[in-house]
Amino acid sequence: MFYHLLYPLHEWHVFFNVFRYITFRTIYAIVTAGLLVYFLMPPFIRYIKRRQFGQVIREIGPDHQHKAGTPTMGGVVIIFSVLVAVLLWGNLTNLYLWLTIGIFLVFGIIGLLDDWYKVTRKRPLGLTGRQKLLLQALAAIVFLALALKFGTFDTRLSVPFFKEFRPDLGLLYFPFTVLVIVGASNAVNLTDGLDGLAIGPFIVVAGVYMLFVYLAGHAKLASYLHIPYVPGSGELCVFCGALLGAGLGFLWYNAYPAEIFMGDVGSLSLGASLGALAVLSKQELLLVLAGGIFVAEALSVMLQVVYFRLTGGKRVFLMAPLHHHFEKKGWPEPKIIVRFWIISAFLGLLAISTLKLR
Ligand code: 57M
Repeated sequence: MFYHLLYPLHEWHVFFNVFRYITFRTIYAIVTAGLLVYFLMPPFIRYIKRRQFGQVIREIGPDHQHKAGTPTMGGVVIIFSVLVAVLLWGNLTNLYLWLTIGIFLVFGIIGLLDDWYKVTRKRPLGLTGRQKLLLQALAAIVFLALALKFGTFDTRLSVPFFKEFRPDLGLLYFPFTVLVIVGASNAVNLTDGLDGLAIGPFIVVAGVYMLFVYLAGHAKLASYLHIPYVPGSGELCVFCGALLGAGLGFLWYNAYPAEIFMGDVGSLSLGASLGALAVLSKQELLLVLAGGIFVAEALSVMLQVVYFRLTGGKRVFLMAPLHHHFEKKGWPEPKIIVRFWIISAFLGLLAISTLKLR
């Protein structure tokens, strides 16, 4: 809104020229989203407590009973704050901004349904896991179809470290995009099992993609760095800023011992937004590196389930996802969380370093 209302005033006074710059608007999207979450979360926590929408803890697995009743669905405040920050600071004529917001919202609604059934009826979602995945896949397909139809977008895959090798996947890019977006969404969902464990790496990855979408949307910089130029993707920097700011604001309350959990409404929407950013910036495979913590958590579950079935009951890990394995080994929760953050920070730096390794 400010871009449309205030930038035109630069003809009257040069100061208003500042609203043209993506960097300036991104910084204030970070601040706006962060402050909104910081100030809105306490009343939201009181509301959740008043309605007794506390987390239901499952019997099996590491002892989390002391967490029973912790307010959840904090993702509602995250989503609201991100939307307000983007509406205030984004260029609202940008297609990719709306496509990413669309994915963000659809996955958030799916997660909210899941959370709502859990807290109100103390039972899993009315939608089965299969129905949830189908809805998510459909959203990802529509997202890509719109990007291809109305954006300057193609179906070539970019590979980190290789500047020339960009195979055109053609129609295979559709199932690939579903894999990236739905996979990222559910990987963050699985990771969100300890205080701050998901939001910490999320902030790192949002920061990495804030850089990559800025570079991808800048013709000269993209050419100099040999990365795909995606005209208009630079505006996604504002969205990344809102995500990062909201993530920092949420971490203030989700840090151990958590006052609130983000819920599926948060984990599914945040994860899907990372997938959408990876696709729109043409840095799809980079997400495996930058989001390595999420990948490790998801892979640990897949390995555990497959090995369990193949061996008739044996386990690779004491318990999956990976963070439960370390809990079972006796690591204190804060130690697991901070060590995962440290690894995530290094993976983020490695991801950025691929800019110079091609
Ligand atoms: C998402 N949800 C947390 C909270 C958060 C196939 C199987 C691997 C699925 C997996 C599963 O059910 N995952 C669901 C993880 C849950 O957190 C809620 O869910 C939202 C995120 N979606 O926002 O609302 C619990 O996590 C804890 N928590 C915190 N702090 C936070 O900031 O402490 C969450 C956020 C919360 C709270 O206790 O209740 C979760 O863990 O369910 N299943 C599992 O992860 C289970 N693993 C398992 O069964 N492993 C098996 C097989 C199937 C692989 C094995 O290893 O043999 C574990 N999860 C639980 N108990 N809760 C172990 C058993």
